[in-house]
This record gives sequence, C-alpha cells and structure tokens, in this order.
Amino acid sequence: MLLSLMFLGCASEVSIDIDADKDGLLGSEETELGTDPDAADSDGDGADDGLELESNTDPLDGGEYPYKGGWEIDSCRSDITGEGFGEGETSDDFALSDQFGQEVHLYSFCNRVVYLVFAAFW
Ligand SMILES: [Ca+2]
Ligand SMILES: [Ca+2]
Ligand SMILES: [Ca+2]
Repeated sequence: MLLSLMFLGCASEVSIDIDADKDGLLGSEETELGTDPDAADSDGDGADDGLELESNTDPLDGGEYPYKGGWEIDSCRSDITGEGFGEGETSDDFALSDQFGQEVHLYSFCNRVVYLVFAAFW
C-alpha cells in the first residue's frame, strides 16, 4: 500500500512574544513603551525596564530611577499640581537628599503622610 502524504500550507511568519533581555517585559510591551527589547536597562540608569515600570519611574529617563533606600514611589505623583508654599495651599514639589545621597521628591509620597523634621546644630 502506498501512502502519500501531502502537506499543503503557506509560508507564514511565526512570532513569539518573549522577554529577550530578561527585564520582566515582553517584546510587545517594550515596543508599546518605546524601550529597547534587547537591552534590560534602556536608559542606562542602572535599573531594568521592568523594575522601573513596577516602581513608577520612567524607563526612558536616565535621571529618574527607583530610590535606593527602597522608598516606594506612587503613580499619583504626576496628578499633583503645586500651588506654592502658603498656608492651605498644595505645596510645590521639592527634593531632599536621603541617607544614600539620592534626591527624594515630596510628590513621590502622594497619598501618604510625610513628617518632616528640621534641626539645626551649633
Ligand atoms: Ca528592555
Ligand atoms: Ca533604566
Ligand atoms: Ca529611568
């Protein structure tokens, strides 16, 4: 008995959505974000793209990255509009250095109570 098999088909491109650079983001997600799917740290600030997205920092801005001290940055920080420093006004954003020498911004802690202690020593 002669069996003949015939495979009919058409050539098609098969694309598999993978995390080639192991930064926690799939290639399609990186394309949508504009980050480099072949580089874990697109902006070269020392934080992988996936970690930056998770930490609410910009994976395309090398001057912005998760706080080394582990302070969580809230996504609501971009919704705040400062009014000044007068009584009853929403404060403008400002930054102070933490114990790691990194600038920590007030707006990163939106929706939380921030207690500031100022001291002077002579
Ligand atoms: Ca990447
Ligand atoms: Ca980065
Ligand atoms: Ca960044």
